Amino acid sequence: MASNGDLFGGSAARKPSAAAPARAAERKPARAGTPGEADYTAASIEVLEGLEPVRRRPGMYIGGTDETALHHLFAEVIDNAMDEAVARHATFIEVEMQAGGWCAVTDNGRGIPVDPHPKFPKKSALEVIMTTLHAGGKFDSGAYQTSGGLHGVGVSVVNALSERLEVEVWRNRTQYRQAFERGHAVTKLETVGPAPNKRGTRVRFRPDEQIFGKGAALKPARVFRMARSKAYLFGGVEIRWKCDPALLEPGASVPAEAVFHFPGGLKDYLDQDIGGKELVAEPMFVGKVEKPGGHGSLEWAVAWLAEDDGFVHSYCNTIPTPDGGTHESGLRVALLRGLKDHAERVGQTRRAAQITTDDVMASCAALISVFFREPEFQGQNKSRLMSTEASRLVENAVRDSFDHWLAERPSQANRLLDWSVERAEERLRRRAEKDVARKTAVRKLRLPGKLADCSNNAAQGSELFIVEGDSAGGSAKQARDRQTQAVLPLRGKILNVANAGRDKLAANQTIADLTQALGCGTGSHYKEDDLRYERVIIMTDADVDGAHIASLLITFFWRQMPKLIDNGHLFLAVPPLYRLTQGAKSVYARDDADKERLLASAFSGRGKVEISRFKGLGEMPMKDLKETTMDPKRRALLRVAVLPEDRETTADAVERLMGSKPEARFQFIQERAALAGDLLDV
Ligand code: 28F
Repeated sequence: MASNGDLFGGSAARKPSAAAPARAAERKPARAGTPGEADYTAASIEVLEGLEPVRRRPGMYIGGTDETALHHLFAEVIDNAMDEAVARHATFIEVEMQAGGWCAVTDNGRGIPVDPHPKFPKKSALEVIMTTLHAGGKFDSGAYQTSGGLHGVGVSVVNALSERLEVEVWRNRTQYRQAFERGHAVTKLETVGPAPNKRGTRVRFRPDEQIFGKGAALKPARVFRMARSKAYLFGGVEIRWKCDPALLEPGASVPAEAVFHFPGGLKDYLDQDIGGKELVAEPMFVGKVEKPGGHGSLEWAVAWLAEDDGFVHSYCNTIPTPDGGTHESGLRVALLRGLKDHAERVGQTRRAAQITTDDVMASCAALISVFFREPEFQGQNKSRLMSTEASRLVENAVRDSFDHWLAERPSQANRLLDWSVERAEERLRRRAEKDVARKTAVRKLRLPGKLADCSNNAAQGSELFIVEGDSAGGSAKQARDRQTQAVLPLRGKILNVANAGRDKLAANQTIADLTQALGCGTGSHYKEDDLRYERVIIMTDADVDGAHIASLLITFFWRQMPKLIDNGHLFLAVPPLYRLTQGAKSVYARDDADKERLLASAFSGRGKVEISRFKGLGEMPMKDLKETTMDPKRRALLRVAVLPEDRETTADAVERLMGSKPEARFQFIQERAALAGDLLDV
């Protein structure tokens, strides 16, 4: 909630919570974090719009209507309660899972304001907060995307997506309450009675089955973990958990009652995550920096696991940032630089030179939690922190502390250094092995002369274009990126392996060239690790002959290297059919529909549009071929894939269409003759 003088500078700054405090309408806006507490009143809420849009497109506000989205309702409510705790106005939060799909969250903070809203004399601040979407003052700086995802869409979204929601407020020594259904008030704000010794807010809600589907219900175990993580992330709050035993599976790991209070903060959290595992260096590297006024506070806990892979879990204002971001990169840089500086101090500079952040982080279990007034989020559901100051702030704070941690325990520091050097050497060894494998493949394979190979030694990131005919082959060799793109021109139609005997197969030079270029062997000898390219791209002319050759090639892979298809390596290039030119402007159309669309949309009314049909790849200017069909940044590719459930029908179709029984093919064509007729009429 926005309030001033609180430790973290107005956690509402972290997100406009229940009611996004916009600029105070009447008074000079109280900047979050300035001393003295601005006691917001109703006037400080900027009203924007009703809640209909939320029910019409819930995905725009909570990222979907699946189970994860359902739990965002709980996250939003507890985040508002956490605002009060982080702002040091609340000391405990209760979370209750009740029968009938109800969830109740209570805090002992200041209580949502209930005074009447000057612009809506009949509505209280509480009702305005609960029933209107907000852009919120904190949103003005553009620090938040209101278009999707979470981070402060506000409790009004929870209200809109709840079949019923009941709020109780204890404030001004009085208890108030109001009920809502699907975002609409169904009672007036009622004064329940005197409450001389109680303060706070309680929100009890039941997610709407019309939105989340019949039987959709919050999962106690997931809510339990979310509630517990908040207590780890802010040691100054006690979180009390209560769950109706009827909601717990017998023997569930979730208790019916629990109290979370972790003054040890992230250290306790990490202990809980990795408890008992052997560490490379002792003790855990933990730290906390609380900035005056709270802006830019942070906490971290880091441990290098001897036997397990690591992880990094990061948070901003107690909100998880599963897609990482600037705080995580600051942590990684601080750890790498700190370790390298230590190496220098102990005369190990050369050994440490090869260490990268991947080596340092490979087995590092780390938690990082930052508090920011106006964080910027990004990512599909706004789950990556983008604030650039976060990386600088984290790097500086962690680095200082890490230098001390290393200097205070040289033997542990050296163990960590040795460990990281080993990781680096292992990584370099693996890469060298891979390159050797590829080089020997080249030597051993005596690659076909027709192959214009790429210089990239690793399969990863390399592509082989199988091109029909020498002229297209020539254009492709000019258009390609020599670093990563190889070209193998094929002469004319290749053998139809579906109806060729083994000896015919073995004698066919084109098949031999192709098999040699790929390096992975065929049939039962196929070895995925020996495949010399990450992507195998069939690039044939966009005409009947080209389609036939593509079919023959796909048949070859399907019969001789099915795993190459299953592992997602086989693609079809999508060359354009037309180039449309008006004056100096040219655009490419993939097919007739695309052509019509572009003719209607891509050109101004003036001047004739020249339409040229690309017959063959060989006649395409090299620049066009590169831009439209080969450049990974601009091209489209069709991946050849067979769903497991379609394997049967696919094998059957290949047999009928390409197999040795012409009558099956003939029948297939007869069954579809009418269709061909239609095509001819067009
Ligand atoms: C169970 C969930 O939502 N707790 C909340 C407050 C306290 C204030 C507040 C909330 C003021 C006008 C923005 C009170 N007094 N728990 C909660 N506790 N919202 S939500 O104010 C909303 C702001 O618009 C509060 C003084 N300042 C803030």
